[in-house]
Amino acid sequence: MTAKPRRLVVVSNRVADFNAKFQTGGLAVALGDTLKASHGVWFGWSGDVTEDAVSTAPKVENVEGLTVATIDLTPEEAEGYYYGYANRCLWPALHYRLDLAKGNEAHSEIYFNVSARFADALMPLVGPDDLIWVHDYHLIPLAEELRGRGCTARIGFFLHTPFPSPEIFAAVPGQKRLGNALMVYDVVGFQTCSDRDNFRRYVAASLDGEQLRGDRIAAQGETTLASVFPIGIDATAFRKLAESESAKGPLLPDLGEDMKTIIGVDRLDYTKGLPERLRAFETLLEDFPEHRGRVRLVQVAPPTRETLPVYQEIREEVERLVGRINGRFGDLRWTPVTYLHRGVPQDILTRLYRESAVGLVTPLRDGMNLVAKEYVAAQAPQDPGVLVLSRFAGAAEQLREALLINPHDINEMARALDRALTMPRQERWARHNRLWQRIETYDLDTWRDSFIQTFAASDSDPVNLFPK
Ligand code: ADQ
Repeated sequence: MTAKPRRLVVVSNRVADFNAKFQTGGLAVALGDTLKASHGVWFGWSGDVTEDAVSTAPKVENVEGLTVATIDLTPEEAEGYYYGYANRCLWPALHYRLDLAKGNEAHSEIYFNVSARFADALMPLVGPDDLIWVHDYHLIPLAEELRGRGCTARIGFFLHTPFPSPEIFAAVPGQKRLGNALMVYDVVGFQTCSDRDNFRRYVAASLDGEQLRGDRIAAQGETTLASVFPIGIDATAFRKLAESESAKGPLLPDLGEDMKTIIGVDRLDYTKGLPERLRAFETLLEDFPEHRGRVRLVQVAPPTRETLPVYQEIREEVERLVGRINGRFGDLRWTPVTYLHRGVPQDILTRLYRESAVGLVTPLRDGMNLVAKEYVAAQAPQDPGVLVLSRFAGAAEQLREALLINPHDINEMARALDRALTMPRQERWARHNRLWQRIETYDLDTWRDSFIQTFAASDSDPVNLFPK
């Protein structure tokens, strides 16, 4: 007898906007099509804020086979849960920015209460055979709330951000409640080995936990499987799109054969290292004058969380630096930095990647960073560009043939840019081949399937996703 296939229920802060022309969030890009194909459920916040949200029933609609269920939040919930604890405290702390992490007991209380509201609304939609897959730091307490309501389905969690070293996590206001809540999941997935190891060390040090066989850990009367599932991209589809788009001819203005392009694509977030990147480009023009007039940086940086002051500050800093570099080095023909403060459709993005000699990805910390993988996938295999990648992006654990840099070291970055711009074709090709193989093997399907397999089989050990 074959086992009954299990339905997947994905829960995340926001569900993807399926009417949008393009998605800029990593998760929306990663899961939309998969869920449609498997007739699953996607549950989350509608993005709407209404006074009577608490007494309003969830909105349920069918989108191409996928059930999308959403609830609204009250103004207090949006402020305390989303803008407050999740994005003013957890997001910076998980990215090692305790200096920006503003803990506040009232906000943390609301954060936990919102998970309780999610659980109330979700319970009637799930059955015991479903696999409930909870995403990211907004909803850490959800499994505990579901179990408290008698839910017996398997519940897994995936953290898209880094899990910081235990000394950092132990300083987060409310950390013990979060740590205990993570232990309630059947599986807790991380992007990298170092995130998983940080979590293990945190559980041992702060929750009196112990490591059992393999990836199993126990603490506070709970046992969970803490494993590594590096997220990937739909590599083959991405490469195909890049090939068909490049056939349409160049997108960027033709400034002569010698002009090389460096591309950066990131949400305008302080974790992405944008000021450091701009300073490195400026240093390249200063220290390697032979590149003046022969290289341009195209930076695409759509707005994100703009109501928070720290995001307004990073935007001002980036715009000031762009203006300074263009004023200092530009001339009537050549503008060193082209800066777009908006999202762009995926076909345009792939074309930009393909036309660029260098992909510059310099986060100060990043869970994975899908842009790094997309850049590689979009390259012409016989004449590929070079990826310059921060050691502090999760992707650096897999993409070792990139030029790995420390984004805090501006001079090192400038030298890496010079090396990338002058790298012989044979070396570019050899590096690209290794990177592409890994991106193709450990793609989006592998990520999803390995998580689901591990999760569905209670006692199995996870599939090893690491390059030898
Ligand atoms: P993000 O921080 O959003 O994701 P990233 O992994 O780079 O970062 O994913 C961004 C996605 O949005 C990419 O697919 C990219 O193409 C797209 N995108 C970015 N800028 C865009 C623009 N201007 N126009 C159009 N599309 C744009 C979080 C974590 C990451 C983790 C992902 C997935 O912070 O570390 O890799 O989730 O787990």
